[in-house]
Amino acid sequence: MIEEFLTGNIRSGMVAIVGPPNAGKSTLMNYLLGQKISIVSNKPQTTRNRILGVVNGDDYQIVLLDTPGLHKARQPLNREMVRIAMESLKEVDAILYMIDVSLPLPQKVEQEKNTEMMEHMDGVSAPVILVLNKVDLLEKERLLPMIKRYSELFPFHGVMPLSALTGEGTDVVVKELLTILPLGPRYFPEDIPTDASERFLVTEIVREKVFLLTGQEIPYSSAVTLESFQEDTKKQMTTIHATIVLERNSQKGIVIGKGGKKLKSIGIAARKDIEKMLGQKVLLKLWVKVRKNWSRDERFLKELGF
Ligand SMILES: Nc1nc2c(ncn2[C@@H]2O[C@H](COP(=O)(O)OP(=O)(O)O)[C@@H](O)[C@H]2O)c(=O)[nH]1
Ligand SMILES: [Mg+2]
Repeated sequence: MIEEFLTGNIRSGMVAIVGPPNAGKSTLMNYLLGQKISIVSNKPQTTRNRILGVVNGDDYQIVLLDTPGLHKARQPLNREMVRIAMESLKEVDAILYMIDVSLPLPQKVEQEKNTEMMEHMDGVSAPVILVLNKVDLLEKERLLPMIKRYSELFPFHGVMPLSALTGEGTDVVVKELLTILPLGPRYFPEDIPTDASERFLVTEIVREKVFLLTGQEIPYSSAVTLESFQEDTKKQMTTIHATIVLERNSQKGIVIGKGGKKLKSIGIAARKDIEKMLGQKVLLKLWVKVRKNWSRDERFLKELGF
């Protein structure tokens, strides 16, 4: 590492992925990392914190910051999420501003208005690449006029189409980033993909399964806390107790389901992913608890790391 630094041929730096909810920011982060660090769902506001992921190449290291979606936020939790996303714009070397180009036009216009795309970018000094995501869902002939239209909206460093799902076009964006990033050291060891703790990632995995397996307001009313995390090195097994925290009593029954069925399927799906992450057997016990209006409770938000 020192040698590389002295020879000075490593490009390295921080790149923030920002944009409206559901654009595919976390999907791109995971694709570039080659593993799943950031949770993904088709519901907006899945990502609540800033998630850091380290992408290493022979002669580069890109430190990606996945962020919560930018949107008009009224509730304290949502305001915190937008603040986290905006904060991450300050100290980065480049910004990937991602939008979903597969949305039907009215929704797309609404989204641009809602997120005040250009306003967010005002006063940002790092180069901004506009990433047009989900091109796998788009007829190819619609792409060129779209690129032209967006290029006129803001002095973007570039406008680049890709699919975070299939990976198509991602190599072009990485190449472009490497022309922007300065020469420098690797900031993280090459075998460490994220600064997030295993404990945090465990709560995120459980939260993802709640997002994927429950409907209506439940995902937004859920937080996950860890009660215990014990590794038995002899048995190569980890025992984890986690709690799904809800806002209202009426939500408890929905998450637990008839005869505990829903909670069981959340637990099974989460356990599989946690086992993959930890590389060993996991015993996962889930509890459901109500903490009235937790998303407006400053103290609890602090406990969650906001
Ligand atoms: N078809 C398609 N779906 C995508 C693509 N990227 C993301 N998605 C889906 O869009 C939804 C939102 O993705 P996510 O990464 O959570 O978006 P985020 O809120 O911006 O982080 C998920 O259902 C993804 O599977 C893409 O390139 N093509
Ligand atoms: Mg996300």
